[in-house]
Amino acid sequence: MIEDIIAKFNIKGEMVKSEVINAGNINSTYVVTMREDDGKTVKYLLQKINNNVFTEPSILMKNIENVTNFLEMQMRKSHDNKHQVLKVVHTKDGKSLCKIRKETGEKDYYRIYYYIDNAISYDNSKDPFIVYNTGKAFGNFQKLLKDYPIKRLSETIKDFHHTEKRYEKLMQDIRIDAEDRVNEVAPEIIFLLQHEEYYSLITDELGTLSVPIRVTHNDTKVNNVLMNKDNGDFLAVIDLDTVMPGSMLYDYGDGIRSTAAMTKEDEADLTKVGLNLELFEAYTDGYLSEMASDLTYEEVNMMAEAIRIITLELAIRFLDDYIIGDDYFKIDYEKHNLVRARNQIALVKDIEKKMDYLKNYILECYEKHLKETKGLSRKKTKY
Ligand code: GN1
Ligand code: MG
Repeated sequence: MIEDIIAKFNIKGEMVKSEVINAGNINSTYVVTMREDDGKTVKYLLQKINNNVFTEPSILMKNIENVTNFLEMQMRKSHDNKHQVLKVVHTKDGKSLCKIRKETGEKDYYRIYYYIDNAISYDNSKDPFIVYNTGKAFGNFQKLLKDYPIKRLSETIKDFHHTEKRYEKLMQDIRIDAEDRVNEVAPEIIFLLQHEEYYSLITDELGTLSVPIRVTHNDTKVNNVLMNKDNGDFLAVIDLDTVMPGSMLYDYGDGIRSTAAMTKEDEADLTKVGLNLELFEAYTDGYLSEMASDLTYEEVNMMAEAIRIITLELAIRFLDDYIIGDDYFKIDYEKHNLVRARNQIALVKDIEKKMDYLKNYILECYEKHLKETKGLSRKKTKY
């Protein structure tokens, strides 16, 4: 099966191995090893695109090719040879996507990237140095794309970070209660009702001069950054499926939500859930070391709030998926989505306790990096 798919791509040699890798809640990913005629082995990353989630795989691939080409050009211009960009392998007929018709008449969509060597990725790191570099990687990604012609970027998932619309959908699905699960989740629903005032804070401003539309990654987790095995520096930002026009606030907030959480997002013991301030500082420092001089003051002022908003958004999405019968996120057991929703709610509660601290640190860190970029102070970092 995998061999048949590989054969459609412009790839040399004979397949010697294919391994499934368990990354992500959406697509299926394989590392494929080929042996070329001279005996050399070369690895590729094969992915089956989940077209329930990404309903227009061709548009998605167009986005990815445009953005990766632009990134490559920017890096070449700045003589950056320390970092890498994902590169799409084309099919034998020059396409970035391979469509395979199934017996049912439906199509499966596959793509291949060149495998990035000498890299390591972490699912959940507690090491401030790694978290700092994660923030830096996403900051650098945004910085390199700041002059990208935004009109050339499509929305691969409409209203992906439109928290208010996500909430409206949840309310609708609660009314339908198709799986008879609503009674069980009353406390979670009440919590989300009580937080209504926050959902539109970012989207109301998006597109104004205060909160400009930027190229955003939309899945800024630690395992979406490959690190250099030798020196721990970031090597490449991966998982570009959700690169879309959006606000940096959601990217930053999601970066903190996922990298600075004390537990995985499906930890069921809620007493362990919370925001690790040391990791929050590390990510923020890394992010602002790249982006401070490009941000508007309003963006900086909303960064702490964005951490709460995106965490609420994930609580809404997980709870909604539970209520509709687990349609969207892959689950490993029956109540997996409910556990995730409860975890995110517990995280929101801890974020709220720490809100003043978060705001102060962000401002301090922003001013520090701004002075550095203006040459008013020497660069100093703990990491
Ligand atoms: C999904 O598949 P993965 O893990 O890269 C989701 C993100 C969520 C994340 C939560 C396209 O990402 O938005 O934050 O799960 N991606 C999509 O684990 O919905
Ligand atoms: Mg993803």
